[in-house]
Amino acid sequence: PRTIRLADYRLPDFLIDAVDLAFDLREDGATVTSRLTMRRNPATSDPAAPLVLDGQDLKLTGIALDGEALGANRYTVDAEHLTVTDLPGVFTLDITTEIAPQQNTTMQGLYTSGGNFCTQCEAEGFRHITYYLDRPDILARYTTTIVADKAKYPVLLSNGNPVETTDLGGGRHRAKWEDPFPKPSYLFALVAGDLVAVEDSFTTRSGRDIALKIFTRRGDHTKVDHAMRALKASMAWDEQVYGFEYDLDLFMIVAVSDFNMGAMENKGLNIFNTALVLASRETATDGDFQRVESVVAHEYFHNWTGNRITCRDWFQLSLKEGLTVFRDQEFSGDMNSRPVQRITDVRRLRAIQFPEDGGPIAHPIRPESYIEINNFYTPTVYEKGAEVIRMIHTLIGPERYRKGMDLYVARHDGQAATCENFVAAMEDASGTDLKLFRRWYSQAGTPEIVVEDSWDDAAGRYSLTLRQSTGPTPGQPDKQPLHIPFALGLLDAQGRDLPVRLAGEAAPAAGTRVLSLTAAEQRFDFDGLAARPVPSLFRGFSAPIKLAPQPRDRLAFLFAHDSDPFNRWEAGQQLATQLLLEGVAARKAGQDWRLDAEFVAAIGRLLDDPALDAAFIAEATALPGESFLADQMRVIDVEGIHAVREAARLAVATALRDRLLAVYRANDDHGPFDVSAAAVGKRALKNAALSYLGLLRDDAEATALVLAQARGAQTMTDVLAALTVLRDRDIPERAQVLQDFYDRWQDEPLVIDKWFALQATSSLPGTLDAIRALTRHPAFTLRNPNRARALISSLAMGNPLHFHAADGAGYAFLADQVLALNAANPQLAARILVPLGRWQRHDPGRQAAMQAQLDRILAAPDLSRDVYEIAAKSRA
Ligand code: B3K
Ligand code: ZN
Repeated sequence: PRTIRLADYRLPDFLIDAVDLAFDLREDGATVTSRLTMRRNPATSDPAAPLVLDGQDLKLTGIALDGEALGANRYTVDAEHLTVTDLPGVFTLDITTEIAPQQNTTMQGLYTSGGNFCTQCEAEGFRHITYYLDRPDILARYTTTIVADKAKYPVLLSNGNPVETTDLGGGRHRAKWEDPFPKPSYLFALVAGDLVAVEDSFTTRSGRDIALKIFTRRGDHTKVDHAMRALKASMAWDEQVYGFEYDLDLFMIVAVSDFNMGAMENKGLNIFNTALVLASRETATDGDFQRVESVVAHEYFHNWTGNRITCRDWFQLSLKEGLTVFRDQEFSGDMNSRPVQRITDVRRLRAIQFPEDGGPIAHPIRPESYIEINNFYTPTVYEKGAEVIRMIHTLIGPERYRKGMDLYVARHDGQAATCENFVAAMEDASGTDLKLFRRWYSQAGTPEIVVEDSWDDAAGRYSLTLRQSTGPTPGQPDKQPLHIPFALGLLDAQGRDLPVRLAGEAAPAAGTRVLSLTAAEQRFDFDGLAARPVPSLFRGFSAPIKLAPQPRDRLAFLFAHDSDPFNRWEAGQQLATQLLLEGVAARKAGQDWRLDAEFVAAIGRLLDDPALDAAFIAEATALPGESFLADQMRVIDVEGIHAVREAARLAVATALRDRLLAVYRANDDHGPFDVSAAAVGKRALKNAALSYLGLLRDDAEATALVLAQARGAQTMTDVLAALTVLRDRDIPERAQVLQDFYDRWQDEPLVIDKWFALQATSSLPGTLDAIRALTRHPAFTLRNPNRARALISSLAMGNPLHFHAADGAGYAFLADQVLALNAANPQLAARILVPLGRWQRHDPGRQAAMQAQLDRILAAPDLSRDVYEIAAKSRA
């Protein structure tokens, strides 16, 4: 397969001004006619260049130039292109193709889900619909006409504004849509189906009324209130914070159950995975509610950062994705608990992006090459990309950041831009030199930072020396120092913030100060101090780095006192990590180990600290996860991590049993349901207590509490928290509770996904056999991405103990599923394969077993480009 390189970017030889599309949708397929109004690009050098249109899996049935059928000598068709020669400077091209949406299992292009038609065109899906210049720097005005059976497909949607609907007789009807904003093909969308709409409206700050519609399958329309609220909140937030107003008169969201990812920002017609639209108290957890809110916001925010200003080429993907993730994170921080939002985002970055950056498919946020672009919708491009935008925001401050955004829009609205354009706007508007900072765009890997401190009592001077280094990543053996924002606080012995005053400066106010680390090694001297301060480093996680372990007494102090909530949480996590890893080493050496009693006492003090937010306490009293711990080890001890972490949790539960029970009761609220930060926090804390109490196997009261909550709770949050305890407990009631849950929810696919995921993440012996049996369950299918992920990725990403079973059975199981999906849905197959590539830090036995499965995949016939790229890079 061919490698595509950023360095090879060329301007297009032709431009498309307008596209007139007509779809005839039938039960046996679809006919697409396209009229392209085109001209040669004056900016390219070759005035005689042939026109090379992209197209795949298309049957060409007609082609005409300026209204005249084109002779066979004027064009050629191969598996991926339609090439037309001898074209004039300006012309129209009419192209007719036949496609087979009902047979399309890849979920890109036009396909069917639950009997309805829908599209997914990003990144290169449009070429599965018609021949086109399917690249994001071709911006054209679209009109779309859809003809279909009226009874089966009463709703016909596309981008922009509806211009007419006509009954054609014979049971068929036609709708025409017009999108006034030029757009790249990846933002095209079409939906035809039997759907119901929930409608609302939003008045923009300039007084325009926007109609809002969320379409779902009949029956699901009762679960869209939360998404609608989130949409209106996003629209208001984007006006307030960025000055961005919505630009069409209609904004639509359609929920579909078969979707490869979360959602898609098509102009005026977002298409969503049902999992990210539907939410009700009975069927969705608080986490689901928050994800719905943030993804609705994310897709809406793309209207400016992505659609109005799009990407010149796919290497620039982080231009829209990193920026839009940063925007949705900030929105969620404003809507919910800001510290907990930051904790959640950093947890996620560490859980999914750090391992990627340290593994075989590590790449910079602006990659330099790819085989299949769909493989680059990664945690690096998205989550690390968001951290890069956040660092700019931190370095230049919110006001200058906003000026930078204004300048970016003033310069590039209506264009296809690059990451460089964005940084240049930030640089010019802020007057800050970002030359060095640009390395974040081109350098992969997570920087590691070592900090040393010293205290000069006589001078009252405290010094910090920071050293940064980034390890080699594939294709990048040597790394340069990065420009790293270093947010710092200095605390006195009582835990109060001191002024952070660099030597020679006038005294600033007490609190966090943002400094710039720009060299491999750099020293900072602080003056005006009466005694040695306690440093709080990289507050708020001011850069996506790994900080070397700090002294334990410092961590314990910060865990008790830091005024920066993120760092307070972080200190507890780092302390726990040190303790647990010590336990893992002790276990390996056959020695006794117990969780430090002081640490347990600190958890106890947090549990009922009235000054703290419940959601924060829930986060701060949870031990770091198994995958995070694994990421801190040179050679991962799979069983050791699990055993020690469980022993530590049991020690906390045993020591704090009565306090946990009291916290449980104090936060067990039976008032009316809402998803306010306060209510969500209470449920989180209550369930944090429950997850500890549930470990007390011989405690009849605790077990009764778990069972009662599993059977009788009124919210999915509470039911699932109790089921998560039972998942890992081998008690007779377990099977019955799971069965009852299935029986109750069998008609709610999103809840049944939870049922599969729950069982796939059990730590009980025999879990892999149980998972294999579940693949034969009548409700299981690989064809639905949510269902496939619920069982398979939950094992591979959420159950290290069983996925990494020493006999290699977990790896073989994953490879089986990848091969089963390879042909039908290459995108999904490649996605679920990723964990198999993380063999580098396992013991030799596991390494060999993982590599053997990669080899097995690579040896399979007809490997898709998607799977080939991930498997080959993972094996290297
Ligand atoms: N832009 C889409 C992702 C498309 C993925 C294509 N494989 C959703 C989003 O990031 O908003
Ligand atoms: Zn996005």
